[in-house]
Amino acid sequence: MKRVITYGTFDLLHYGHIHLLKRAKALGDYLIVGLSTNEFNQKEKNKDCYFDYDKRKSLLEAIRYVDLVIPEENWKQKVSDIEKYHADVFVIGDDWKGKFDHLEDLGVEVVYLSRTEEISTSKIKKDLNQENVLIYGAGESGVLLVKESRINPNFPYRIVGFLDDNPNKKGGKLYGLKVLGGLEDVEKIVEKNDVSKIIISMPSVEQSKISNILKELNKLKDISVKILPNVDNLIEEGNLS
Ligand code: C2G
Repeated sequence: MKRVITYGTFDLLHYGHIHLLKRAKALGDYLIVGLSTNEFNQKEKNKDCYFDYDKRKSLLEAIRYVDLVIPEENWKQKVSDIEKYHADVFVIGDDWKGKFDHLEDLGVEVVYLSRTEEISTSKIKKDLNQENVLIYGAGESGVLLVKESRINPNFPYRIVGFLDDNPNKKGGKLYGLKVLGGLEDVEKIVEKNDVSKIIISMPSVEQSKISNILKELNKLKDISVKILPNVDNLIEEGNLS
């Protein structure tokens, strides 16, 4: 029987973890997972787990690729674990490439498997924390905000769509995002899309129109409104003080 061993935190278990465990098991007949304890995570990995050890353990034990889950309490235990469990193969994601080559001295094969790039526990946490926002004004400056949200990993909001009072724009798409309706539809749209913020992005619209829109939007419950400044407000006086 070929025995494989791997280690990890496996918090908020996701398909990247499953993909790793599936490939790890395929390298042998029996898969042991060293699961980082809460203390090890806090002390050594600076990770605050959403699920505590027992819950993460029960999730792993429910996976058909996993045969045994043991606690990982320190970095050094891999050597004694490999001996104790007679492991033939040590597997881990390639974000650790090179870090465990020394285990080959124990006569085990060390395998680094490719990580599933687009998913991670920290990404899940960040995405879930993002507020849903609407951009009011399906124009150039609104598109600039969407572009920024696509390239800036720290963009604090998830843009769910546009508002625009031009009936010809309703139902259309701008940069992949729908124009969901105008001021008269806003209450329904906010409700349906779990929106908590509206960013008014109409830099060239006269102040009186913006004030009327603000009056209406401020009637909405639990909605905060931000206004994108118009360009000349952004450009400061150039004189050297
Ligand atoms: N993983 C992956 N793809 C992801 C996320 C994780 O392949 N998108 C892999 C990691 O490379 C690791 C395992 O899944 O092999 C568990 O990942 P984590 O829970 O993040 O564990 P880690 O913090 O890497 O702990 O002593 C070794 C450590 O305990 C490893």
